[in-house]
Amino acid sequence: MNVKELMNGLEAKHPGEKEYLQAVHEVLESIEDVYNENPQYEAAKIIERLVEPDRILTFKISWVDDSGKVNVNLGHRVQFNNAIGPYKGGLRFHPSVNLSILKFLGFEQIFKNALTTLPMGGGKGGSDFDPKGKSDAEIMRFAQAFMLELWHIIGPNTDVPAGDIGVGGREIGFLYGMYKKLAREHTGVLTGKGLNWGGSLIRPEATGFGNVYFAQEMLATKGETFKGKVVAISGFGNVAWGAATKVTELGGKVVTISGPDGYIYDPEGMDAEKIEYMLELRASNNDIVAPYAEEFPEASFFAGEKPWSQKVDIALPCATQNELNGDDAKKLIANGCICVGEGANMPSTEEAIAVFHENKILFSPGKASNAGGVGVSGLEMTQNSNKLNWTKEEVDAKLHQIMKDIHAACMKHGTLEDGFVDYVKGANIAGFLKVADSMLDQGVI
Ligand code: NDP
Ligand code: 2IT
Repeated sequence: MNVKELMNGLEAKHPGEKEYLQAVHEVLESIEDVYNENPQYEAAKIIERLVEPDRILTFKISWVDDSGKVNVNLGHRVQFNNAIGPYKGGLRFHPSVNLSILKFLGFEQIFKNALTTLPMGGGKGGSDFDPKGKSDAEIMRFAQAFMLELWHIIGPNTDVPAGDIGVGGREIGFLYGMYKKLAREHTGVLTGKGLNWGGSLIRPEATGFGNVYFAQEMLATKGETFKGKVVAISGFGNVAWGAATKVTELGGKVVTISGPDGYIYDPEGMDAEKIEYMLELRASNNDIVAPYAEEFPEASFFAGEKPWSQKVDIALPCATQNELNGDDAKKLIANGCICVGEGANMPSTEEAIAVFHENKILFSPGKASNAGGVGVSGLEMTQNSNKLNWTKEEVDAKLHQIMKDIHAACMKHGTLEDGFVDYVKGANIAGFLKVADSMLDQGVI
């Protein structure tokens, strides 16, 4: 494989899809050597087949808001690769959603799901619908209209969607209700379901908890722990909440959270009351973090800024893609940061990752360290198939083991000659080998 040639071809075919091209480029760079050492991959054109989704469904969603006005949005489902299991991945409702973003997320999901050790392929979907300021009734009507199109192509053994930005427990409930009505069956077709109707304990916490478990493993390689560490978190959604909860429980001090309006710096750190308030802020549907500084006067609000200029030991970006650039990375390093664990998908730009690697700090890519979310989704599917529910302790122990296994896989494939662990390389190679070998076994299809 020639990375440059492949990228030129993809750029010509998919002009302007910058997030998708960025995600593919990162993987190709990591796997180039392994690929070229194994001519069977080239003979079967594995990479050309892997970088294009199996199929994409794009559809129109018409719905009526509370004032009686008719609205039209666009929806998509990208079914990327099902070599190792049914397509699996979240749905994102956010005005920024476009095909480039969903293709990047679906592509990442293939490798992430392979790393979880569970049988799940990769997919992603969503809509440019903006949940901000919408009533529950509007969210319900939109979700129902979305499912009216989506239900044709999903199923518990075909494609199993879940949540992502803008899609949490409430949205999964409305989507599931409509699916159940149309399909006339009650199956594990979505994950992140309510606990009374097939959901798994620990699923809401899983991504954030898993991210912290993964960072614990990285820190342990240096004889370090979270105890007494100062931690910057970005975002204030589902992933940020889970991460803040676990860091605090382990004796770390979370000093920042962020939203689209700016970030909060709280020198005293978060406790259970503040984390609960963060949930209230999120549930308000206003998408602002500024009120935190009014509620807790020891905290300050920095309008329009990101939290990466604060002096911290550990940074956990948990908001969205490309929210931490090369300059931010340099600031973190200058302030003595020793570990960056991605909770979001692709929050660090390629320049930022290069800065972390040059400075040889611990850095984990989202496809490894945020895999706990989809990992517990996989455990939810297992519980649904077996028609039983595991306890919180059982699910948490399995999640913890999954994160340890992913860490070990990254070490196996990413440890360089000088002992430094390139977790990006490790995660990409480990995920790729499992999917590529499965594709070889299954022939040219
Ligand atoms: P939430 O909707 O709960 O929170 C997302 C946060 O990011 C919000 O503060 C949101 O504010 C902000 N945000 C979203 N898009 C943008 C944007 N384009 N620019 C600036 N800020 C933005 O989502 P989650 O916590 O579920 O997801 C956070 C990240 O974690 C995402 O990258 C997601 O893909 C990833 N992830 C989620 C998993 C899950 O199980 N939920 C699993 C693995 C990864 P606003 O909407 O106002 O912009
Ligand atoms: O990015 C992700 O891994 C998710 N949003 C979770 C996907 C899932 O199927 O649980």
